Amino acid sequence: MTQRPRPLVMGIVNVTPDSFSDGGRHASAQAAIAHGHALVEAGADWLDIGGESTRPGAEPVSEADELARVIPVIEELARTNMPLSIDTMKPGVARAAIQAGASMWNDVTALGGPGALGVAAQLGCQICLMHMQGEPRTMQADPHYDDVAGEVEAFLLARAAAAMKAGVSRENIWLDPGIGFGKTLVHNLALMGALPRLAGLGFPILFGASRKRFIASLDNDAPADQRLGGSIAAALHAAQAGAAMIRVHDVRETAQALKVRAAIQASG
Ligand code: 7PJ
Repeated sequence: MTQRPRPLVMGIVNVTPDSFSDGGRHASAQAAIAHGHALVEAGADWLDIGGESTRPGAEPVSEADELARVIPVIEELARTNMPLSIDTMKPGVARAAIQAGASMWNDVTALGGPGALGVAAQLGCQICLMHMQGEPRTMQADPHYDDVAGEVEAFLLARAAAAMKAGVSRENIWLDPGIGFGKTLVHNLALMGALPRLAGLGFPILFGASRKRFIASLDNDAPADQRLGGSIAAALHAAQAGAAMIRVHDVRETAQALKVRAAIQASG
């Protein structure tokens, strides 16, 4: 696989109802669309749209609610011609999102849901297979591995093989170690250290560490809005390790950091 001079930047667009606003569904869709446009302006190469939180402890959302959140946002953002990804665990949501103009299914369960492999093959879109131990509601309770890098690598290769067996083309598959998904600080750091090895597996790597909890563990419990430095450090490390795309909240700052890194590298 040839490596790009710098990884692509995927901007995160969350479509979740704002409990402080009484504007309801329409207002949250409008806010997400405006945020998507701002991220395009800031230099995003992709947008990742999600309507169900997978943060530690999050409660599940019904398919109908998730569809009502994300589909209007995808329909509108598809008009920008920006490549769009749908962050969902539900095959029905993925199908509707691809029909509405998305071109990647980003599944934190790595197509582990009922019928997911068959739907992914049918859709013919890009697929991101992410590693998670457990499920979002409880995954941070007591994560355990004997060899985190080896186990994550074996899982991702097994899911890629299962996807290809179901009919997903090899060229459409991305792998993601799933930073923060059923992992302690030690596990997250070991996985980041093992990124060069994961990047050598023959599939492009999508990497997401933006504002994640492990940064707070290394810096006095810094709240989510004060984790930019750590997020950029992780992004630069992932770029160095050969990741193909970095999923972030802070698109402008990350894109700038990656440009500076690429220029330094190019100068010899
Ligand atoms: C990730 C994701 C990630 C992929 C989330 C958060 C939690 N999808 N969806 N990789 N994280 N592929 O952004 O903090 O790391 S939601």
